[in-house]
Amino acid sequence: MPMPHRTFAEVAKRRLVGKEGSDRVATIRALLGELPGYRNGPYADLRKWLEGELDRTRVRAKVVHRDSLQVRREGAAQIALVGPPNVGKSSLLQALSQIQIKTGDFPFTTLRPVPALTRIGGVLVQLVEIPGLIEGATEDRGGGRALLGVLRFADAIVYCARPSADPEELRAVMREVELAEIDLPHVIAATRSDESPAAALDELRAAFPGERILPISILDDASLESFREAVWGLTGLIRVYLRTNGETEPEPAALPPGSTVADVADSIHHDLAASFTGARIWGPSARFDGQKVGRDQPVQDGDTVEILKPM
Ligand SMILES: Nc1nc2c(ncn2[C@@H]2O[C@H](COP(=O)(O)OP(=O)(O)OP(=O)(O)O)[C@@H](O)[C@H]2O)c(=O)[nH]1
Ligand SMILES: [Mg+2]
Repeated sequence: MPMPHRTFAEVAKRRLVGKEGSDRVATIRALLGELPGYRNGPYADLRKWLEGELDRTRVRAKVVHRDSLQVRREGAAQIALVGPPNVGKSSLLQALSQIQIKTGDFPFTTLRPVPALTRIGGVLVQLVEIPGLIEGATEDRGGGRALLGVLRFADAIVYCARPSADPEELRAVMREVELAEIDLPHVIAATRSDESPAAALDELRAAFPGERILPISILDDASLESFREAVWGLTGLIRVYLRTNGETEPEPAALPPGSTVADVADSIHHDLAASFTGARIWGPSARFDGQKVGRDQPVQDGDTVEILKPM
């Protein structure tokens, strides 16, 4: 004699109270095993309910997992790659860094944010692929809240879209970002552009008037180079080359916008910032090579600075 179905339902509910994750899945499985195998009637309804519980538990487990998504910040700035699935975000990450990442010609290849460091003009910048941002993300669809949580800490966004795709796909993603009240400097990368005719690019431009759009193909090194420069522009940072005793260091320092010669000195050593008398400057800020400037002289991206120490 099987347990009466009402009793079974009571027992099942009691056994599930307070259980989550794998514990809950195991209990549901056990209950399913104990259930008489009738195809119709109240026992069949109970089976359906338990199977539904199994799915709901699995989804919840994923969400719990995703709530704790974290990307450790590295490099001078963090730039997020955001866009519909399968537009080539991972491929771009791979083309610009040393990381090995799964790419595939189908959606949702990447399931979690993936960081990678890329070197731009001698400065390391962190790129982060934010996968799976879909319509309804702000309501946590697809674990969207945790993904938006990661995006919130980025310094800028590269939206990725295929020129031949329906612009509505990207617009839906942008809408979620806006709904989450995330407002960051951004550009649009027209990805996989070797696959689409020039007319498609024009259509993308027409669909997003006023946005900066960069055609990118991982097969075209020149496009990757202009991508790097655009990313650098998004950071707003200033690259300053330091010169000591007539030698310029190959790797620049990255400074926040609005920095002055005094900030350059400070980036070398606090004591130097306190004691230096002035500087010589080359590059965009200089009226002529090696111009002598004071400590409050603003610096620009690409300047070379030699701090003059007191005699
Ligand atoms: N021809 C060409 N194919 C590309 C380019 N970039 C990516 N692909 C291909 O496009 C497919 C999707 O690339 P992924 O990098 O996995 O795309 P994704 O945006 O990371 O996708 P999800 O993680 O699933 O959202 C792969 O088959 C890539 O090989 C490109 O510039 N040119
Ligand atoms: Mg991917």
